[in-house]
Amino acid sequence: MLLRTRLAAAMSGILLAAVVAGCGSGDDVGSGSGSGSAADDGKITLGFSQVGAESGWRTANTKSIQESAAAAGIDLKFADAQQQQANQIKAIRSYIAQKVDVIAFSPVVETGWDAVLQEAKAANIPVILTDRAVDSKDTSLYKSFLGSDFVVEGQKAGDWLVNEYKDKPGPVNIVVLEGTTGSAPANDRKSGFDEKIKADPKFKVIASQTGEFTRAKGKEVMEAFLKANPKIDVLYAHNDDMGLGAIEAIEAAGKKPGTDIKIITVDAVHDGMQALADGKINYIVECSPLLGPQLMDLVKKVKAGEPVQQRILTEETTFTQAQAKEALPTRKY
Ligand code: GYE
Repeated sequence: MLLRTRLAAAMSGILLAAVVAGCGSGDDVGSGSGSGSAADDGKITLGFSQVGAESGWRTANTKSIQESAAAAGIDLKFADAQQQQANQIKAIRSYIAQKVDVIAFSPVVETGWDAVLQEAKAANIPVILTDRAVDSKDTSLYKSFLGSDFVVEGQKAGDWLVNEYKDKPGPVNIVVLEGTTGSAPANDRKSGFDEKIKADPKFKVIASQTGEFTRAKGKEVMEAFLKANPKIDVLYAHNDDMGLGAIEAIEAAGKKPGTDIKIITVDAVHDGMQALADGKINYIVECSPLLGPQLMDLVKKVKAGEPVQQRILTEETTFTQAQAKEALPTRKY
């Protein structure tokens, strides 16, 4: 019985790996060279494992990576993990088996990467982290980590709130829509925010739950928050999409988003910025998804054996309503 279960599990694992490694499906965008070895056409082959397609941020990030790879003449193999770590591990293993030149990925959660990263190292394939970090102690397992400082983003959200309520009496009841559980942005945006609001006991987080970074889940969880809590003053959503889903729930409950409930989000994708300009969101902390060009530079350097910085931070700002109105016409995502 046990053996059969194990065998079935192993078989499905093999099948899944075959799907990930598969040929030309929507989830595997190669440039057509097939084998993945750079030797075929002189091009660098990059295997990229993306988190998923959960948000506007992610869509913009994927586009940036695909367009920059094409512009840099890099052969990109791309797999969408649908927010599942197991899918990412399978994709990375398939890139190792295909002997790509460089592997890059945006780890869905922070823990549990050491084994597969050691396999890449043993195969002499350099790894670059983009967007999200791993919590591995062995920093020799990857060459560089390119992305935002999510703790700073959480701090910026907290600073705005503290300032907004500085002359107002408490309690200030806050609900939080967290990102994907265990992900770096969910962990860090929470800790940065908590650090700032704990300065004043009038700030009370009365409910905090994951909305998985999606609009649908953000709406669903906000509906539950609204039912359970008669007085909500502030919503802090770890991304725009969950905030946008929550706005639908708030309106359906007969309340005015941005007025009855103040809303702070992170990302600054187009739809979020529009809601900010319309007064439905009050403040957005920017997180840039346009990592493609910097990633391709890193890939070329790493392939050439040139030294690269272990940590590369992206530059970001924040937006009020007036700033959103000004920025919207020229916004790239
Ligand atoms: O904020 C969110 C996305 O990892 C920075 O993931 C990224 C986050 C982004 O789903 O919208």
